[in-house]
Amino acid sequence: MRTPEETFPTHFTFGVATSAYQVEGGIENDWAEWERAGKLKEPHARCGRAVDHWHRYEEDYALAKAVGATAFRISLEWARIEPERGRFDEAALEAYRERLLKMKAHGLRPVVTLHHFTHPSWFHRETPWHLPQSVPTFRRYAQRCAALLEGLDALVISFNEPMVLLLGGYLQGAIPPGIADGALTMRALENMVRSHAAARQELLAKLGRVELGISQNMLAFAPDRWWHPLDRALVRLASPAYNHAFHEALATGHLRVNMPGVASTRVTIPEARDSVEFIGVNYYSRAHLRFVPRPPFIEFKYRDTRGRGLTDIGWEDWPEGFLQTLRDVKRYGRPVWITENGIDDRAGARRPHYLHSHLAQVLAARAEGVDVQGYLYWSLLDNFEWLEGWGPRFGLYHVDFDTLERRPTPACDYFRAVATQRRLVAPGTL
Ligand code: IFM
Repeated sequence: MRTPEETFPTHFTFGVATSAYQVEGGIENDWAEWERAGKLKEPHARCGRAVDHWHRYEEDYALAKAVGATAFRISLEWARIEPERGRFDEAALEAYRERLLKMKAHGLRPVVTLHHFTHPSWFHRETPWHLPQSVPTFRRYAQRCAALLEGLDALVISFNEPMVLLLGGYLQGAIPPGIADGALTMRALENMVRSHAAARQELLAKLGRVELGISQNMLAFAPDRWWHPLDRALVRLASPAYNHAFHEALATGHLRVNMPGVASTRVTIPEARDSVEFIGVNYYSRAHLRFVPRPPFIEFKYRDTRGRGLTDIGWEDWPEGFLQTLRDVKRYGRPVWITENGIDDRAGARRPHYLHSHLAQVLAARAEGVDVQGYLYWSLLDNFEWLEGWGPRFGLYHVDFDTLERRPTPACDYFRAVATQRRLVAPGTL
């Protein structure tokens, strides 16, 4: 692949990403319940103490610094902060504030996600996303989060991958809350857009100004049979719905999804218009879509089209789609942050190449005028990978899940070289 001859400017941020449930440990929430119900791929896997980031956070900040990172993405665990509806845990709030202050003192800019897939257990029983009461509930939580962010110059993410949550939790019923209903999915989507706008009002009221966005999982799509009109039609419908509907709603105030036979909506939410300062992109792979003549009409597969081998979790390694994704978000006219990109590479040997090929696309996009301002690698550490449990390893640092010892993988040197020299270096030349 051609490497554009350009460097990353000094203001470009290299950082790392994590989420509370996957690393902190000791959290009781809807996912912990899901695990106990035996609903993971490996029904006995438990997140439990995760990788004990809750107690080892200073060590982990130092590990991030050691690879040249200057930003650190965490999420706040709603279940810690509001363990019962309307009862906020001051000790948990204080603990998060202390962690954020220490992060800043380590020279790491906080990137703070308010909602990363998980909920307090009461949420789905009392004010689930498909009910309008979910909006004031999230607003009240966001108001308490806003107070944690004072004086930190944090980048704030309201929702991580809302379409993944909705697809998995509301359309397929595979993750909490385990609903499988197209109409409810669209109501939940609408309420999440409204909740983002409500959270923004609270953040602005408390902080005066905010850099707010969402972190959107964006896939490259291709027809499984390039010649088949229905596979091609699916690709034309899937990208606007999955990749862009949420971004579009937060830019224009118009929420539109058109997946005939699956889920559709068309609604105007005026308060959502112009409600982001940046576009957050999580990019991992490309999916091939095939029409099947029965609901839900779509078969979704990862294929190894170039003989690069699928990643260990089974996803196509497709850096080419990253450039196209970045070109596609240029339309929003906002700065772009790569809020996640990474590979499940259990042996650790492929990761430097993955980083190289994907960062090359970031440079290519910048050369085309896409204002990409930062890149956060997913993840600093191996961690608990949702339905897959403890199998996948996305970490720059390998974690021994018995002793919790963190050890650098070969990608640490590579990441540090790029982050500090601010140019692409060829893997294998270090
Ligand atoms: O681990 C997840 C993360 O929580 C959200 N984005 C994708 C990652 C890898 O699957």
